[in-house]
Amino acid sequence: MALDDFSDTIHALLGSGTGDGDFSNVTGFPGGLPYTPEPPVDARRRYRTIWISDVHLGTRGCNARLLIDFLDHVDSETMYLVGDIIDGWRLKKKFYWPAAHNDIVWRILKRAKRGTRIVYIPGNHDEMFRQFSGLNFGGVEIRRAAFHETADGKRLMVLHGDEFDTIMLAHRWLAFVGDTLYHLLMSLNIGVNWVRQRFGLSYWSLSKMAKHKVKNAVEFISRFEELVARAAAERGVDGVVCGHIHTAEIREIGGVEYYNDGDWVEGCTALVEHFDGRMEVLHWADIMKEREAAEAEARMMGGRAVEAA
Ligand SMILES: [Mn+2]
Repeated sequence: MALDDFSDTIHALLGSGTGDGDFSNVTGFPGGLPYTPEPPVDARRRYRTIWISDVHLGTRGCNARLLIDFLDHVDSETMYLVGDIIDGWRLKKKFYWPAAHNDIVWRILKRAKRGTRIVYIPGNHDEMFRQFSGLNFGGVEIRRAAFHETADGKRLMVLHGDEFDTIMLAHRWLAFVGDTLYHLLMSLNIGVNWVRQRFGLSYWSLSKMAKHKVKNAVEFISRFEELVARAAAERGVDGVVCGHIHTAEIREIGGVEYYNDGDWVEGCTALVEHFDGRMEVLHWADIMKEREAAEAEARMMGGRAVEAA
């Protein structure tokens, strides 16, 4: 019965739009084969744990190309989806669900099938999934929050973080207005990067720039970080992992380790735990750029070897 509710929620979301989405992809959701085939699994970089959040599937802002590349090059024992994975707010307004977004859902479910423990903690944009907390769908555990113990014995609280967003709490309407403005900025970002890609330039984040320039945003971020860290300290944990503010970070605040895994709209970052418990933020645009440069060089060297022969 609960499974029916779950699929009803997905179909209500994916089928209720009036936009120009490609509905033929939805019928196969989440089965079938991905549009972009998955490369072999054995060559992936392995981590103990991976945290990603703020993917915003169902919006143009989602950097699906980079996220697919990320998912195809890394693997882990456990993966936490720390909220705002699917953007229900946007989908309800305008239906948008390209094949690449199905490919991401497909890859995540496939990981669960292969034995990765997947914990999904819905955020405010995918709050419609919070009603399923405590249930398991196709190997994906849905939780309101989770506790994670690192390889070196640190206890971390994992949550999305909108609970500590003072704007969200005090003025929900303002959050929605902000959401619309934010998506306007993101559309601009897509335009800029489309042009950059045409000219062979790498991915560049407009709002990352803007955000770091605006004093209010900086104040908002540091206040959010402090509130989250304080809540973690009150819980008696060693650290906290969250998302929500689209700003990746690792820092100590008042004796608590604060980790934010960032987002896949602008920053394209993930938080990972190495097998010795060491934590790191991966900036995937940079990693991808380095790898592609190395591959291009290898191809050139190969070409030269052929010439020399
Ligand atoms: Mn959020």
